[in-house]
Amino acid sequence: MATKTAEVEARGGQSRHRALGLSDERALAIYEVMRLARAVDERMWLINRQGRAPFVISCQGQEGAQVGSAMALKPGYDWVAPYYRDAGVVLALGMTARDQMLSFFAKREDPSSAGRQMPGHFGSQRLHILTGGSPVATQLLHAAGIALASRIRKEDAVTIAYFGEGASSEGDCHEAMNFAGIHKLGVIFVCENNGYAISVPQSQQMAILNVADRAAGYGFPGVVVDGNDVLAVYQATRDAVTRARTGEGPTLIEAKTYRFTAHSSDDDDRRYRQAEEVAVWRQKDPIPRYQRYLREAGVLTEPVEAAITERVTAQVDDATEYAEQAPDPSADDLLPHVFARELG
Ligand SMILES: Cc1ncc(C[n+]2csc(CCOP(=O)(O)OP(=O)(O)O)c2C)c(N)n1
Ligand SMILES: [Mg+2]
Repeated sequence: MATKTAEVEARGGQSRHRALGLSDERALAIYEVMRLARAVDERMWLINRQGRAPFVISCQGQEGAQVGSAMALKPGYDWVAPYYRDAGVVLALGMTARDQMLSFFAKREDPSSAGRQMPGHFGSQRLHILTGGSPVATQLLHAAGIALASRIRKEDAVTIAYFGEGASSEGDCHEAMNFAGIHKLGVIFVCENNGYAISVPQSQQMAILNVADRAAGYGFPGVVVDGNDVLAVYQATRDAVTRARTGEGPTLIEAKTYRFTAHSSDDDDRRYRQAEEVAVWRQKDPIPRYQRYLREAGVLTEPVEAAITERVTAQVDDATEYAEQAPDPSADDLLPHVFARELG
């Protein structure tokens, strides 16, 4: 029998996921969503490079931060303000591969925007996922406002907002955190720090090493977590959710991670970062890392892995075929969702 490493054991020989209150099924569900997010993203790049769809913005490398945090929420109850890279977040909450592909191909049936927005602008009323705009960090203000609304309605729904470290330089970020701190709102700010804002490295973006250090200036905790360790992200978010739900106020979680692809399909990352650096981070890929953990913990057997791979591939194939053939928006689709309909 294989001996368990520190990676697998929490305390008293218990597996880390069980020590966090996660069943084996739940631990596997986390893995499956990470695999699905990666597989949908990889397929999108292939389709983009074949000239069949104009634009991809990628979650690859950040699935640990995204899925680990989203799995600590109550889907459809808590409020979520994602940013464009957060395919792993919205899939964990219940959006589907078809939803992602419908948006990617800008089809009428796209649930996020009926084909109006660029891919990555996720939205779902049913799942409490806020429609976002393209200017970075605006969603942080929306999140603070929603958390205030929950307070006024006497609801214990938590609001979570995601953003990159580059977005943390925007005034909106300061205003949202300051306001949330003053009113002790039930909001969680998750910074997915991937080291770059397009071509601008963190060192040219801020004079500190940790975005989380800024939380002290707003009067609430800031936590640094290894964003490529999905269980560590889950734990940090679960603790922040408890704080938010019980009226203790906001938390800033900084998940240190990396994006494996260029910023988007319109970017050439060879112009501002070394291939060696990307290779080093690929060694820390959150998916194989969690896969090793689950194998060592005895949860991910070969038949289970094969079944997951089959389901993921089937969903990506189905989503691609369905969305590519789905009808485009028509001229009649232009005005709904833009102007209010006249009643009566
Ligand atoms: C207010 C504003 N300024 C500039 C841009 C152009 N822009 C889009 S994404 C981006 C980089 C943001 O970097 P970061 O927040 O670190 O997120 P990442 O893409 O690295 O995940 C920039 C500058 C924008 N969308 N909005
Ligand atoms: Mg960044």
